[in-house]
Amino acid sequence: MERSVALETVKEHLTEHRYEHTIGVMETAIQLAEKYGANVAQAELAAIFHDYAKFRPKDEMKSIILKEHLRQDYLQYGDELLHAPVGAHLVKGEVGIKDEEVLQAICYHTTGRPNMSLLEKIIYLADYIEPGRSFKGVDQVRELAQNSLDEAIIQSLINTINFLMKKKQPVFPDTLATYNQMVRDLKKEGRS
Ligand code: DGI
Ligand code: FE
Ligand code: FE
Repeated sequence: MERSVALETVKEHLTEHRYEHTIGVMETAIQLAEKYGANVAQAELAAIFHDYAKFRPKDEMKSIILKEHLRQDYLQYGDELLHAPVGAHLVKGEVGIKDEEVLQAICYHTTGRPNMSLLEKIIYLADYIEPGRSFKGVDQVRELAQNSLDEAIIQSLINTINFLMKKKQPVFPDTLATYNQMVRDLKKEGRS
């Protein structure tokens, strides 16, 4: 799908602010894909559609998770998580994107998952560090991203888990599992 068509399609589903965030994620994902040797077209497409379902009514997202037999445990960890798996489902059904690697990158962009593909890592990180983001710790993650995709993602997982715990919010098990897998692998490779 051409970039201009993809952007027009997603724009109808987003606020102005979220559309600008999407452009930031797209530009960042393209840069990361070039730097780390991922498929640039897939990174562009996944980034454009990553927040496609962000503004769907919560009840609609919950019923999609129930009826379409998506992972049911998404329902127990806060509504903010729902737009990622539901987005992947809707982007396939409504937009007609069939590239499973792109759909997986959309599905796991909020929580990550253990053993993420290169494309999944790039979308996860681009969402966190795009230029419009200003939360605490983001500059450190931007710095890390210049040298190591994995170190940057680990730091963003630490920040997110800390943020959720400080607010006494539940942490999705896969977020913790992603952290565990990535720090173990980093140690194994002797880089930490
Ligand atoms: O959709 P965006 O705002 O661009 O970013 P996102 O898809 O990373 O969503 C961020 C939200 O998701 C934020 O409110 C924190 C929440 N979140 C991220 N990881 C987890 C989480 N919420 C829970 N309960 N558990 C997680 O592991
Ligand atoms: Fe999101
Ligand atoms: Fe996002």
